[in-house]
Amino acid sequence: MKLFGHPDSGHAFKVKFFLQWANVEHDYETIDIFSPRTSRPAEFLAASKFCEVPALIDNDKQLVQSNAILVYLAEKVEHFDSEDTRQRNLEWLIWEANKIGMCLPQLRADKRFEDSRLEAGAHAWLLSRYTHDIGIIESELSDGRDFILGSKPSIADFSLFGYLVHANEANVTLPKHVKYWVSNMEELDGWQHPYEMLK
Ligand SMILES: N[C@@H](CCC(=O)N[C@@H](CS)C(=O)NCC(=O)O)C(=O)O
Repeated sequence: MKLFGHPDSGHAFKVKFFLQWANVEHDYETIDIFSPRTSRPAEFLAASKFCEVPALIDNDKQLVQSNAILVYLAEKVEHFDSEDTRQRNLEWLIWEANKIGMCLPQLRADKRFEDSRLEAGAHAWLLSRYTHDIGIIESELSDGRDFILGSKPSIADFSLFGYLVHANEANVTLPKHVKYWVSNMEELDGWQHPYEMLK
Protein backbone atom coordinates (compact mmCIF):
# COMPACT_ATOMS: atom_id res chain seq x y z
CA MET A 1 0.00 0.00 0.00
CA LYS A 2 1.29 3.49 -0.80
CA LEU A 3 -0.09 6.86 0.27
CA PHE A 4 0.61 10.18 -1.44
CA GLY A 5 0.23 13.28 0.71
CA HIS A 6 1.64 16.65 1.72
CA PRO A 7 2.42 18.13 5.17
CA ASP A 8 -0.07 20.96 4.67
CA SER A 9 -2.93 18.70 3.66
CA GLY A 10 -5.40 17.96 6.45
CA HIS A 11 -7.11 15.61 4.01
CA ALA A 12 -3.91 13.57 3.71
CA PHE A 13 -3.26 13.82 7.45
CA LYS A 14 -6.54 12.13 8.40
CA VAL A 15 -5.69 9.11 6.22
CA LYS A 16 -2.06 8.88 7.32
CA PHE A 17 -2.99 9.13 11.01
CA PHE A 18 -5.58 6.36 10.61
CA LEU A 19 -3.02 4.14 8.84
CA GLN A 20 -0.52 4.72 11.66
CA TRP A 21 -3.10 4.24 14.41
CA ALA A 22 -4.48 1.04 12.85
CA ASN A 23 -0.94 -0.18 12.29
CA VAL A 24 -1.40 -0.70 8.56
CA GLU A 25 1.92 -1.12 6.82
CA HIS A 26 2.34 1.42 4.02
CA ASP A 27 4.81 3.47 2.04
CA TYR A 28 4.46 7.21 1.89
CA GLU A 29 5.50 9.86 -0.64
CA THR A 30 5.15 13.62 -0.42
CA ILE A 31 3.76 15.31 -3.51
CA ASP A 32 4.50 18.98 -4.07
CA ILE A 33 0.92 20.23 -4.25
CA PHE A 34 2.12 23.72 -5.14
CA SER A 35 3.82 22.48 -8.32
CA PRO A 36 2.08 22.50 -11.70
CA ARG A 37 -0.24 19.52 -11.86
CA THR A 38 1.31 18.06 -15.00
CA SER A 39 4.79 18.07 -13.45
CA ARG A 40 3.86 15.69 -10.62
CA PRO A 41 5.30 12.15 -10.56
CA ALA A 42 3.79 9.76 -13.12
CA GLU A 43 2.88 7.19 -10.45
CA PHE A 44 0.87 9.83 -8.60
CA LEU A 45 -0.78 11.18 -11.76
CA ALA A 46 -1.88 7.66 -12.65
CA ALA A 47 -3.27 7.02 -9.16
CA SER A 48 -4.98 10.32 -8.42
CA LYS A 49 -8.06 10.84 -10.56
CA PHE A 50 -8.43 14.49 -9.50
CA CYS A 51 -4.68 15.11 -9.18
CA GLU A 52 -5.12 15.80 -5.47
CA VAL A 53 -3.68 14.34 -2.29
CA PRO A 54 -4.46 12.07 -0.61
CA ALA A 55 -4.29 9.24 -3.09
CA LEU A 56 -3.77 5.64 -2.08
CA ILE A 57 -2.58 2.67 -4.09
CA ASP A 58 -3.48 -0.76 -2.73
CA ASN A 59 -2.28 -3.46 -5.13
CA ASP A 60 -4.34 -2.88 -8.27
CA LYS A 61 -6.69 -0.37 -6.61
CA GLN A 62 -6.35 3.40 -6.86
CA LEU A 63 -8.26 5.35 -4.25
CA VAL A 64 -8.94 9.07 -3.85
CA GLN A 65 -11.04 11.38 -1.64
CA SER A 66 -9.97 11.25 2.00
CA ASN A 67 -13.26 10.15 3.53
CA ALA A 68 -13.84 7.51 0.85
CA ILE A 69 -10.32 6.22 1.53
CA LEU A 70 -11.10 6.08 5.26
CA VAL A 71 -14.17 3.94 4.56
CA TYR A 72 -12.11 1.65 2.31
CA LEU A 73 -9.45 1.24 5.00
CA ALA A 74 -12.01 0.76 7.77
CA GLU A 75 -13.56 -2.10 5.85
CA LYS A 76 -10.17 -3.58 5.10
CA VAL A 77 -9.11 -3.66 8.76
CA GLU A 78 -12.60 -4.62 10.00
CA HIS A 79 -12.93 -1.41 11.96
CA PHE A 80 -16.76 -1.37 12.03
CA ASP A 81 -18.23 -3.62 14.71
CA SER A 82 -21.76 -3.43 13.28
CA GLU A 83 -23.80 -2.12 10.37
CA ASP A 84 -25.08 0.59 12.71
CA THR A 85 -21.53 1.76 13.54
CA ARG A 86 -20.74 1.91 9.83
CA GLN A 87 -23.82 4.04 9.22
CA ARG A 88 -23.03 6.44 12.12
CA ASN A 89 -19.51 6.87 10.72
CA LEU A 90 -20.77 7.61 7.22
CA GLU A 91 -23.05 10.31 8.64
CA TRP A 92 -20.12 12.10 10.25
CA LEU A 93 -17.88 11.68 7.20
CA ILE A 94 -20.42 13.25 4.89
CA TRP A 95 -21.15 15.99 7.43
CA GLU A 96 -17.42 16.72 7.77
CA ALA A 97 -16.89 17.07 4.02
CA ASN A 98 -19.79 19.47 3.71
CA LYS A 99 -19.48 21.44 6.97
CA ILE A 100 -16.27 21.77 8.99
CA GLY A 101 -14.31 20.74 5.87
CA MET A 102 -15.85 23.63 3.95
CA CYS A 103 -14.89 26.43 6.33
CA LEU A 104 -11.91 25.50 8.51
CA PRO A 105 -9.43 24.65 5.68
CA GLN A 106 -10.30 27.94 3.99
CA LEU A 107 -9.95 29.94 7.24
CA ARG A 108 -6.58 28.32 7.82
CA ALA A 109 -5.42 28.92 4.23
CA ASP A 110 -6.37 32.57 4.64
CA LYS A 111 -3.84 32.91 7.45
CA ARG A 112 -1.21 30.55 6.10
CA PHE A 113 -0.93 31.22 2.36
CA GLU A 114 -0.46 34.59 0.70
CA ASP A 115 -2.44 33.61 -2.40
CA SER A 116 -5.44 32.36 -0.38
CA ARG A 117 -6.33 35.63 1.35
CA LEU A 118 -10.08 36.09 1.74
CA GLU A 119 -12.08 39.25 1.34
CA ALA A 120 -13.56 40.47 4.63
CA GLY A 121 -17.10 39.38 3.74
CA ALA A 122 -16.00 35.91 2.73
CA HIS A 123 -13.96 35.57 5.92
CA ALA A 124 -16.89 36.63 8.10
CA TRP A 125 -19.19 34.17 6.31
CA LEU A 126 -16.78 31.25 6.73
CA LEU A 127 -16.24 32.17 10.38
CA SER A 128 -19.98 32.13 11.01
CA ARG A 129 -20.15 28.70 9.39
CA TYR A 130 -17.25 27.50 11.57
CA THR A 131 -18.93 28.84 14.72
CA HIS A 132 -22.06 26.91 13.86
CA ASP A 133 -20.21 23.70 12.96
CA ILE A 134 -17.92 23.65 15.98
CA GLY A 135 -21.04 24.19 18.11
CA ILE A 136 -22.52 20.98 16.70
CA ILE A 137 -19.39 19.01 17.56
CA GLU A 138 -19.21 20.60 21.04
CA SER A 139 -22.81 19.70 21.71
CA GLU A 140 -22.24 16.12 20.58
CA LEU A 141 -19.26 15.78 22.94
CA SER A 142 -20.89 17.60 25.84
CA ASP A 143 -21.76 14.38 27.69
CA GLY A 144 -18.01 14.00 28.30
CA ARG A 145 -17.43 11.12 25.90
CA ASP A 146 -13.86 10.55 24.76
CA PHE A 147 -14.54 10.24 21.02
CA ILE A 148 -17.29 11.35 18.70
CA LEU A 149 -19.11 8.01 18.69
CA GLY A 150 -18.35 6.99 22.26
CA SER A 151 -15.44 5.51 24.14
CA LYS A 152 -13.47 4.25 21.10
CA PRO A 153 -11.92 6.24 18.25
CA SER A 154 -13.47 5.72 14.83
CA ILE A 155 -12.84 6.98 11.31
CA ALA A 156 -15.28 9.82 12.06
CA ASP A 157 -12.75 11.15 14.61
CA PHE A 158 -9.87 10.91 12.15
CA SER A 159 -11.92 12.73 9.55
CA LEU A 160 -12.95 15.56 11.89
CA PHE A 161 -9.39 15.86 13.17
CA GLY A 162 -8.00 16.43 9.65
CA TYR A 163 -8.32 20.19 9.96
CA LEU A 164 -9.28 20.64 13.63
CA VAL A 165 -5.66 19.71 14.33
CA HIS A 166 -4.78 23.03 12.62
CA ALA A 167 -7.38 25.19 14.42
CA ASN A 168 -4.66 27.38 15.97
CA GLU A 169 -3.37 28.26 12.48
CA ALA A 170 -6.85 29.34 11.44
CA ASN A 171 -7.01 31.66 14.43
CA VAL A 172 -10.25 30.12 15.66
CA THR A 173 -11.09 28.95 19.15
CA LEU A 174 -11.98 25.44 20.29
CA PRO A 175 -14.62 24.98 22.97
CA LYS A 176 -14.01 22.95 26.14
CA HIS A 177 -15.28 19.51 25.10
CA VAL A 178 -13.62 19.75 21.68
CA LYS A 179 -10.32 20.60 23.41
CA TYR A 180 -10.69 17.47 25.54
CA TRP A 181 -11.38 15.42 22.38
CA VAL A 182 -8.27 16.92 20.71
CA SER A 183 -6.19 15.87 23.71
CA ASN A 184 -7.60 12.34 23.36
CA MET A 185 -6.71 12.25 19.66
CA GLU A 186 -3.17 13.36 20.49
CA GLU A 187 -2.80 10.46 22.90
CA LEU A 188 -3.63 7.80 20.33
CA ASP A 189 -1.00 5.38 19.09
CA GLY A 190 0.63 6.68 15.94
CA TRP A 191 0.04 10.37 16.75
CA GLN A 192 2.54 12.84 15.34
CA HIS A 193 2.01 16.44 14.39
CA PRO A 194 1.01 16.55 10.67
CA TYR A 195 4.12 18.51 9.69
CA GLU A 196 6.23 15.70 11.13
CA MET A 197 3.95 12.86 9.98
CA LEU A 198 3.66 13.94 6.36
CA LYS A 199 7.08 15.41 5.66
N1 LIG B 1 -12.15 16.38 -1.18
C1 LIG B 1 -10.77 15.99 -1.26
C2 LIG B 1 -9.91 17.23 -1.09
C3 LIG B 1 -8.48 16.97 -1.51
C4 LIG B 1 -7.71 18.27 -1.65
O1 LIG B 1 -8.28 19.37 -1.69
N2 LIG B 1 -6.38 18.12 -1.74
C5 LIG B 1 -5.53 19.28 -1.86
C6 LIG B 1 -4.62 19.40 -0.65
S1 LIG B 1 -5.52 19.55 0.85
C7 LIG B 1 -4.66 19.16 -3.10
O2 LIG B 1 -4.22 18.09 -3.46
N3 LIG B 1 -4.37 20.31 -3.73
C8 LIG B 1 -3.47 20.39 -4.85
C9 LIG B 1 -4.17 20.52 -6.17
O3 LIG B 1 -5.42 20.50 -6.18
O4 LIG B 1 -3.47 20.65 -7.15
C10 LIG B 1 -10.45 14.93 -0.19
O5 LIG B 1 -11.24 14.80 0.77
O6 LIG B 1 -9.47 14.20 -0.34
